[in-house]
Order: sequence, then structure tokens, then C-alpha cells
Amino acid sequence: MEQLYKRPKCIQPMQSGYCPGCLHSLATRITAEVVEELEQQNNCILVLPVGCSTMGLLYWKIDMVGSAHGRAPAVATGVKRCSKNSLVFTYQGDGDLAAIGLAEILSAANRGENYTVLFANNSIYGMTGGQMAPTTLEGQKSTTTQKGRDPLTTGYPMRMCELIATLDAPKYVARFSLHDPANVRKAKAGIKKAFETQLAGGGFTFVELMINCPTNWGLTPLDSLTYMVENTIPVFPLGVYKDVEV
Ligand SMILES: Cc1ncc(C[n+]2csc(CCOP(=O)(O)OP(=O)(O)O)c2C)c(N)n1
Ligand code: SF4
Ligand SMILES: [Mg+2]
Repeated sequence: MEQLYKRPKCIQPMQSGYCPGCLHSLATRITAEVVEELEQQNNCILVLPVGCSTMGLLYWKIDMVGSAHGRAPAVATGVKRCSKNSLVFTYQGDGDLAAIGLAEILSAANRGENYTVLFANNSIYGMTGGQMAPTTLEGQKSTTTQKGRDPLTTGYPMRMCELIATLDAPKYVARFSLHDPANVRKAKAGIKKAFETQLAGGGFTFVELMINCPTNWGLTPLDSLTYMVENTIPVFPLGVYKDVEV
């Protein structure tokens, strides 16, 4: 029988520890496919921060560096400057990147560091039990906004692609979603474009991936995908925000 679908070799042959239906695992898979399609599995370094993305340390079979919460962009800066020919990327959650690491990401983007940031936005702090993140929707319930996020006291959802696209240095800034197969294919093409831009020496590239957190949203995996279509994606419009020829 012909095998149509295989595990990428740079992913460990093991069951993922992500909650059932969590799109972190799909983000990991398509990123691994791109790494292999570009033949970078022996030439890439993943910088992981804190959050459910940290579990990548268990699954990837590539070089990796751990960093403190929100600090992956600073660590990736050092890694890439010391290893200019490596494909360097971070994989960060929204609490990590848009809250505690906000200064790090904006500064790295503004310096135009030549690496790629993959930003997994599930609009909540997943790993720690569902607290509000800067990306939490207006009215969305979390353990720290039990009556729903009120912008008067906690601000509005922060749109990182739009913010980063205003800076001069970044070369590719785009937001995709992983809620259905057609969008997964677009996301994979976006990750590939970002990696190719980096390998061409282009500069800072940023790919946001809209994902879910069924566990902390209190929804079944299927209902969480509907929630994305009806609630999160309208607040975080998909598309390419910046694409500079390199
Ligand atoms: C300095 C520091 N502060 C707080 C924490 C606790 N902490 C761990 S993960 C996390 C939030 C992660 O949320 P996010 O980045 O959105 O990732 P997700 O789990 O949703 O994928 C927090 C606050 C920590 N580990 N280190
Ligand atoms: S807590 Fe949320 S983000 Fe973390 S693995 Fe579970 S579903 Fe995924
Ligand atoms: Mg999150």
C-alpha cells in the first residue's frame, strides 16, 4: 500500500502531550514539514520560550535552545548572530510574546534580526490555566476575567502583526489560521516564505498562526474551531501585512 502521509523525520516518533484537538501539534507538524522540504533539519536551531510551546522540546529532533518566558527573541538574536548560516526560529505563545515578552519582540523586529518568529495565538494563557492574555477578546471569559474581558479595565485585544508591520525593518509579516485544511496549506506556505526570506539573508520575518485552546476555552475540539471562525478570526484578520522583496 502506498503511504501518502508520513511523520516528518525531524519529529520524535511519540504521542504528543498536547490536549486532544490542540492546534499546537498541527503547527509543529507543518513547521517540521517545511524544515524538511527546505532540507534544513541539520541546519536549524529552534528557540523555545515558556508556555505550551515549550513542549516542543520533547517532540523536535533538531537543535534547540530554551529561554526564559518572553525572552526567545533576545536569545534568538544571540544564536543567529553567532551562527549566521543556520535557519533560526522561535515558536512563541501570545502570553509569552505579547505580554511578558512585548519589549523583546518589538525590539528584535525593529532591529531587523535575520530570523523567523512563529507566533501561536490562542488568545489565552494556556499552560497556566486560562488567564487573560493581551490577545484575549473583548467579552471573552478567562480565569482572570470571569465576567468577560472589559476593555475599560484591561484594554483591547492586541494585534501583533499590525503592530510589527508598522516598523521599518521587518520583511515579511503575515497571519494565518489552522482551523481548516485550506487555511493550514496557506499557513504552511507562509512559514516556507518566511524561512526562505531568512535563508536569503532578508531579515526579520513574523508569522502568526491562529490556534485554539479547547481545554481553557471550555469547548470540545470541534466547537473550538467554530469559535475561531466566529469569534477570534474576525478580531484578528488573516492576511499578509508586509512582504518586502529581498
Ligand atoms: C517569568 C515567568 N513568569 C510567569 C511564568 C508562568 N507562565 C508559564 S506559561 C505562561 C503563559 C503562557 O501562555 P502563552 O504564551 O499564551 O502560551 P500557551 O500556553 O497559551 O500556548 C505563564 C504566565 C513563568 N513560567 N515565568
Ligand atoms: S492547555 Fe490549551 S494550548 Fe496548552 S496543550 Fe492544552 S489545549 Fe493546547
Ligand atoms: Mg496562549
